Amino acid sequence: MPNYHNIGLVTRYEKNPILTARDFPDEYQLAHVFNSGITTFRGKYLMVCRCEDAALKPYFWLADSDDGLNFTPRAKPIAMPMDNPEFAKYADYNFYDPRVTQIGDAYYITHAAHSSHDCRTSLHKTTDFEDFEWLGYISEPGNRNCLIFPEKINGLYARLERPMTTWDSGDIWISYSPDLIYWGKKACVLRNTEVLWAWSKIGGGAVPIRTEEGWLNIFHGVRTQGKGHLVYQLGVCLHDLNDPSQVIALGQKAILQPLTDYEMVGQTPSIVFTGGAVPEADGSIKIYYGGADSVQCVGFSTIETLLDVCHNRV
Ligand code: BMA
Repeated sequence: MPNYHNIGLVTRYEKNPILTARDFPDEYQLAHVFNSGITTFRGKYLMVCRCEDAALKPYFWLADSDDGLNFTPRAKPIAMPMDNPEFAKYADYNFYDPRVTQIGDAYYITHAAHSSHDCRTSLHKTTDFEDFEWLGYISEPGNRNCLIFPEKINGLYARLERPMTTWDSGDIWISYSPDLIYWGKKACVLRNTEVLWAWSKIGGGAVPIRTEEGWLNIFHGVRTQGKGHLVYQLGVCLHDLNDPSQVIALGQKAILQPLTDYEMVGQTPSIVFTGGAVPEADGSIKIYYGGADSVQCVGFSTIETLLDVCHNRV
């Protein structure tokens, strides 16, 4: 068992960061790896790393792991469909913040795509992490942090999303779809003003996790310090299992705050930002997060602890 560096409700892995740009092939001259998506595939951990080079050219890059702690990047990044003008039109500035949802045998990757049209949500599908099918854009501009639930709810796919409601402010919304392409029945489910530790904006982080008490939503929240200095933290809430538009419990304290050097020092200081978590059979959970928009980290908690936070019992 590794020794863990213990601060707060999430215990940081003592060997954080688990991936940095130096772990990737030299020829790409990467500068940062952070805010990556995660899933399990054929009994192993598979990270969809968010990478960028010194020109801020983005890459999504797979990294494999047997234990969820030691990841080995593959030889090359995922080939994104930049030669498809329909994709490139809305992704020519950047693509980032991948999230992976497994539904049956298929894996869906959502991510933010940036262009002069601002930010849209894009959707890819794979069954083997070798071939990827781009399914299209699934939001209008001003939308990011899209998390597709891992099962249909009342016959429809469901997702959490974060439309920008006012300038640099946002809440968590929900919408539903019969086919993952067309989304409707939209509703605001959690307002930033309800989250005491994040009074600027909030957004979904990890793909919602089914627990006995509800869908566990590990999300990020932003507060503005001083003259526009943003601090990103992580917190939790619970959504009703049968009607996830209902938030049935909301933790009024952050579970992870930027405190360590690798969270405080980087291209954007004081950021912890999650792109996914893996619950384990023993009730523990690994929460994967980016530090300071620069490096990839992991922290540990338990489902029981996070439910206690949701109910404000700790
Ligand atoms: C958000 C996203 C995140 C990033 C954060 C802080 O808009 O782009 O990937 O961590 O800003 O820079």
